[in-house]
Amino acid sequence: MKKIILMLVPMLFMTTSIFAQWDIEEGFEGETFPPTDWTVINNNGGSEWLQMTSATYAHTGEKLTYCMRESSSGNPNDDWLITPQVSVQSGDSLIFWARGWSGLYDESFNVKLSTTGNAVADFTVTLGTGTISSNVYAEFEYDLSSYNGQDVYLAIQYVSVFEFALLVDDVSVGQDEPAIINVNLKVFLEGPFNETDMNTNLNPDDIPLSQPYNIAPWNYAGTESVVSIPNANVVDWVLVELRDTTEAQYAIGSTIIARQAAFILNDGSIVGMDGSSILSFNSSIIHQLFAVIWHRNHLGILSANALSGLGNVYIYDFTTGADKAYGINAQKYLSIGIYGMISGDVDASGFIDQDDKSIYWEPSAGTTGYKNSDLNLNTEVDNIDKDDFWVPNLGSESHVPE
Ligand SMILES: [Ca+2]
Ligand SMILES: [Ca+2]
Ligand SMILES: [Ca+2]
Ligand SMILES: [Ca+2]
Repeated sequence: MKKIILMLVPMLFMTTSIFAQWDIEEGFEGETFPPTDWTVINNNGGSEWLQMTSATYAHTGEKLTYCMRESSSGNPNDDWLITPQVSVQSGDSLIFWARGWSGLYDESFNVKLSTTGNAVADFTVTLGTGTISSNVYAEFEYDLSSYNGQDVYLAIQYVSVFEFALLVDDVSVGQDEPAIINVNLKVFLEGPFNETDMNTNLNPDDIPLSQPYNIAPWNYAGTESVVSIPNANVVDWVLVELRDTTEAQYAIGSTIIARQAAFILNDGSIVGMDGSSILSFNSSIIHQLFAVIWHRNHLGILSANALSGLGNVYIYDFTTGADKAYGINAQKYLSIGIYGMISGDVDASGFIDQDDKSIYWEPSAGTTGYKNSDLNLNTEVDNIDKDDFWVPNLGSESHVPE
């Protein structure tokens, strides 16, 4: 069964990257104009969108498209440059570069969208209006996410009133393929820690085969699951969150770029569903990458520093100091030189308080299995969980910014 799981992982990535791409990338460098499947409509006679060959006036390459003003002062342009039909996917944008012929004129245009045909009357949506008073190219970008799943045409309508000319180059629709980020994380859980590594008493019979973070407070809907626990070193499930920001203190919830449920092994390494590979995410980083580790009955932690990146592999070891987790006393001393996540948050509230004992631990004391009140993850809910983990940690709280 292991082979099947290994094959499924790359297939998932392929499916994602089919959708995340540039559907249109048009630099107007072709022999013919308009380019294949593009449409030009000169709705008022006179001048119209044409191709120009000039490396000086092109944004890139040696060709561009442009539209001159109409020949008399009372006659505004009504000239349409229309893309091929394109299927909008989540995250897609329309991007193009435009400038005036010279900086002495104010060139005006509308950016229009049609969900039907590519005749002028079909463009009932105005995505934006633009004015350019410069002979330097500027980038214009329009978010298409309101049209996810729809087939649309996009148009640049030149509407200046006796100015001079509008130049356009490098029209693109779609999005960058997200980069793949590989993340190599190490963290210890206080509960199962045994002075050297972590016990695996839950393995295999008491560990669920599907990720358990699909409930509050995580509400993580991921479909991570296995047919059987992939190896004897698996301790439990964790939920890994990537946050993209400049410093840990700014890593609030809105900076989350990806989440993934994973297995934590007895040596602290966090791995994917095959039980051995480090985690891969389809994400792009703008600032720096921070990691949050959630566990169902230990206090969540955030990396105090950005993950170290080498190529597309990012590494962070939480275990070598309490201060590797953001916030004062966010981790606990476990053994000489080893620190770990704090056990005792039975209800995953972010606080270890009376509720964890009286509302959650007490009613389940004496039971066995995969229980959040089993604070040392040895399958039994008993006084050891309360006395050795809840009592000493009472009053501790998570320092993961919300
Ligand atoms: Ca070009
Ligand atoms: Ca015209
Ligand atoms: Ca709690
Ligand atoms: Ca226990």
